[in-house]
Amino acid sequence: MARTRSSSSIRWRYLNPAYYLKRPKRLALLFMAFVFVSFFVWDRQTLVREHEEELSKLKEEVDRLQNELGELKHEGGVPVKKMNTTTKRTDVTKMDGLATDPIEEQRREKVKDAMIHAWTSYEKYAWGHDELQPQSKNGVDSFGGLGATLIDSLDTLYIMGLDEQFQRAREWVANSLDFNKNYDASVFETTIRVVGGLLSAYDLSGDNVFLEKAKDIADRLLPAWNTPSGIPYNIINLAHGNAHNPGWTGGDSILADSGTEQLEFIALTQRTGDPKYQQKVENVILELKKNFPADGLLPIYINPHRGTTSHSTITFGAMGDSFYEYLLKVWIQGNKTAEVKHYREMWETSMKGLLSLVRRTAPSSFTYISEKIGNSLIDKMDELACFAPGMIALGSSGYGPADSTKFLTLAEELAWTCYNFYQSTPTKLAGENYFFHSGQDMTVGTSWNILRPETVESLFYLWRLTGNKTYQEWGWNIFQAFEKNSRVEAGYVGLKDVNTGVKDNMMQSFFLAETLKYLYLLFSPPSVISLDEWVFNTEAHPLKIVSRGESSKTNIRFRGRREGHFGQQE
Ligand code: DMJ
Repeated sequence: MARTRSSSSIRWRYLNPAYYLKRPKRLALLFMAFVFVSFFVWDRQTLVREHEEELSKLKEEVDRLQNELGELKHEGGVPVKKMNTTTKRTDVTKMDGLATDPIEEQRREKVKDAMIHAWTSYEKYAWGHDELQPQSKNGVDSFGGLGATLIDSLDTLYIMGLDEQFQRAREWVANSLDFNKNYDASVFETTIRVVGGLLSAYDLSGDNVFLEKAKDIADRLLPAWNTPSGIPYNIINLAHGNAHNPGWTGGDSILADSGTEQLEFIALTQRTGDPKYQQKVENVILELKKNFPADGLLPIYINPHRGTTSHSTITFGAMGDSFYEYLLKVWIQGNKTAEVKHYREMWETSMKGLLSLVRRTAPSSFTYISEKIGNSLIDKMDELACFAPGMIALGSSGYGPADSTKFLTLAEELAWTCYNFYQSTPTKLAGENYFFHSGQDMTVGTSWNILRPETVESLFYLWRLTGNKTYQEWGWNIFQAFEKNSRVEAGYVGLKDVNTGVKDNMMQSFFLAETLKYLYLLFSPPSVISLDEWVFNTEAHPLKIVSRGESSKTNIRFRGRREGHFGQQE
């Protein structure tokens, strides 16, 4: 009997491997079909993936271009030359090592507590005013009502990770800060505190509101440079733009007031693309370069009509100081390129002059920088001149090996003297200036202390540049003296007299901008605001170093505070 198969078994025979083993041609055909289908599927998937990648790149590019267009429309700026815009954010903090030294960490937290105390008092009693008077618990407008303490504090709050406080301050800047004031403002103070503070907050946060405000105030200051020589008048009315010099200078401009706007205005040009800011301030240096003396030391008064200096004091203290500081720092800000070489050359010339002012005390051989009038040296040094050890240390690496060591040693000797300005008084806080009489080492002259930062600023640089922890110890001692003598219920005050400890009634905005920031950084790893990437203005506001001639309009952000042990949210 013939074998019969059911219709279903006929249908399923193709799934039986034996079927193909008996028919090799069909097996080969089936194999080829399998290979073809696999290749087709793989090819489609690859294409889809490539398209997706391309689409997302294009989307990013469109977003970036839209952002840039928006900013340009808003600011009316023309980019000088665009920076590589593919880098969206710069992570300036590396958290490594942050928690490794428990003493550093404890000290950093103590400094942060001090900032919280100062800031909370300001918020409570002087919100939006320039400065807090902690004893009478009220605000005063010493700078025309520009919220000087608030703006000076922005970057310190940001660096310390005090985000809620920073946000509240940011809202005030966005909604309440008004520069249209019929007020005769100091061009120098407004630049270093307000323009510098806003630009630093912009560089750290990437928030455009700070850049817009910086531009607004800088535009109001600019007419001050419209003098026959280009040396600015030092006072300008913020609402009307009429500029003049203070009566007590006899019509002259002050050296430090005229030569300490370069970092901020160059940074503003880099960030807006508008060359006018940079041109005005660089012209000042070119003017001073024309008759720059062989020792690089300029008297503190300059005639803004002729651009020449008047017979007056030569000093690294009040009214001279930050002119020399900016010669070095513009060179650093400019990436030490040929374009800014003349700044370094002028600074090195001035350092030769500084060496000619260096003297030693008897009997303890403290090194100090004297002052000069005409050909006479005066054995006096301001605490303000205690920024110089930090500046010299910062510039020392630009010399060849022999000079580099020589200048670093000088910086360390001067820092020892400045530290002793503090250690030699009963309160362990320094007076405003010191005189040096043979046999007596140092004696305090003007005996107030207004919470100034210069010595801790230098300790910060020296610790960063030498790694010597002694500078942290000195800084800690100074911090403790502030805690003991200057901390009151509603903030921090200066002392009317460092011998008696009698208190004044003012919390200077630079205490939050500079003194506490430098102390905080003294106990933080060097990667926090790295000196390779940032340059501090004279009010301790860090500005991001970008290539000269390039715009830094991409967000430069200070990130990672929350990722480690750095800055808990308060
Ligand atoms: C600050 O405003 C700046 O550091 C300026 O350069 C000098 N004086 C004060 C602090 O003492």
